Amino acid sequence: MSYVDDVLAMVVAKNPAQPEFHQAVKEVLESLRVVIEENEEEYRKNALLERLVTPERVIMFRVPWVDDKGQVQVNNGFRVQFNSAIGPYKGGLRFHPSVNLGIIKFLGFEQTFKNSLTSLPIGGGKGGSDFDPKGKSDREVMAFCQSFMTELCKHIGADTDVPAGDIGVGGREIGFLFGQYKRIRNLYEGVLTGKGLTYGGSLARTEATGYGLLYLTQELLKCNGKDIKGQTIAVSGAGNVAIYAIQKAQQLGAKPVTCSDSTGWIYDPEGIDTALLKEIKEVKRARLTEYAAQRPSAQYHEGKGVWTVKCDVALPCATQNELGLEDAKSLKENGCFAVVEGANMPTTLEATEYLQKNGILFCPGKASNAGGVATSALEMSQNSERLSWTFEEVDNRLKTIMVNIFHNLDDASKKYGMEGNYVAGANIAGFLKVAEAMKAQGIV
Ligand code: NDP
Ligand code: 2IT
Repeated sequence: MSYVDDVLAMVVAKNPAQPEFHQAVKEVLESLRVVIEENEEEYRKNALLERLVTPERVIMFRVPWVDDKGQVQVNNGFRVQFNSAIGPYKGGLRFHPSVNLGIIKFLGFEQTFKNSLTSLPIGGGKGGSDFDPKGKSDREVMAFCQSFMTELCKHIGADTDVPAGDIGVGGREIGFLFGQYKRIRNLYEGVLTGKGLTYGGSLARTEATGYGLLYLTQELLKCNGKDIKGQTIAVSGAGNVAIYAIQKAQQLGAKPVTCSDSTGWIYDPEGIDTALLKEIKEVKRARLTEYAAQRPSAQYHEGKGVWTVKCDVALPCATQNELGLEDAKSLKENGCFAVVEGANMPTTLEATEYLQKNGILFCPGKASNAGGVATSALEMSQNSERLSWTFEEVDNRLKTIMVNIFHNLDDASKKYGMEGNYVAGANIAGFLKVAEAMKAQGIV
């Protein structure tokens, strides 16, 4: 068997019951075949791929906290420090009932390549808990965050590992986590990103993932002879990434017509009302039924279905494996010509293959959603120099980073004879930098 096949088999055997992790590794290693084959013996001798797919450190801990009724609750806490070859571990924390070790490992693995693509000095990490912030009071969320950080603070630091937000972790949670870190460690440092603007946060970090997604989409379309202006866009999700993707799409003259949450989805042929969506999701933390109730042009549908509408561009911005083969077929039938991932691994392997084979432009999340973590790295820079930059400065840097990422993928795909295969381009470009750094640092 080839080296890639050996390592794929090893990952499945050694990490049972972690299908998302297997999926992420398979996608990456399949694209790396052409690179590995160029130098297979050396990579094999140095166990480069085994080291790449094995986290440097996995931390798992108990998180006990007391709910509003006085009942003690216990959740699982995780931090996977995946790869520090090019910088301190960096990546978000996810609070969602579906969180388990396999999910955090897939996210940490993806993050390693994504962070490499940003061109900034950040390694890969991810963490989280099966805690569900939905329906909890602010006090309960604080109690959970304080307990979570009481353990996590032993393992992180501004030059060691810098967590941030992800699903279920936004400004409120980062604030509680930062407060507890500072209190226990007695250190006021940039240990988390996505902080509030009064205590070390960066302007434009809140908007960065969604805005970055659109900057990359704009460049992708431009380089394929199309203009983002005037395009009808289907977006899934109604959280941080989706909201600011919708806002930037509108600023660029496109028309986003959908959004969704875990209970249903909205079709609004007049275009999503961003201010209303923000009020409902960011302030009231309410369901999308509320949006439909306040917006006459909107239709609310229970369950899934966002990929059945007529659109030119689809931006999945909710969660992993939310766009399957049937969704991909329906997008194709409805005239969609580009799918650009805002979430992490939202498209299944079968759907990705179908889209690529059917001439639909496809950009993987590790490239197109990298604007969030890139801006987190800019927040780290500002914290280190104890200065803060203007919104325009951060936003301009973000734009440049996203345009460069696209060309980096495009160039890598061409160099290895797979023009237009941005999955291969992203995996190869992300890998080469990490592999070179690992090689230079010896067997660690
Ligand atoms: P949020 O928690 O702000 O929003 C998540 C949205 O997706 C919500 O509308 C949520 O609905 C929906 N959703 C989550 N899980 C599911 C599910 N299992 N089924 C259906 N809908 C679901 O998270 P973000 O917007 O921050 O994250 C969205 C995606 O983007 C994730 O894949 C994340 O990893 C990725 N990402 C985030 C970055 C960031 O900076 N925040 C950066 C790069 C990637 P509901 O509220 O009903 O649960
Ligand atoms: O998946 C991601 O890139 C994030 N959730 C953001 C990570 C970060 O450190 O800003």
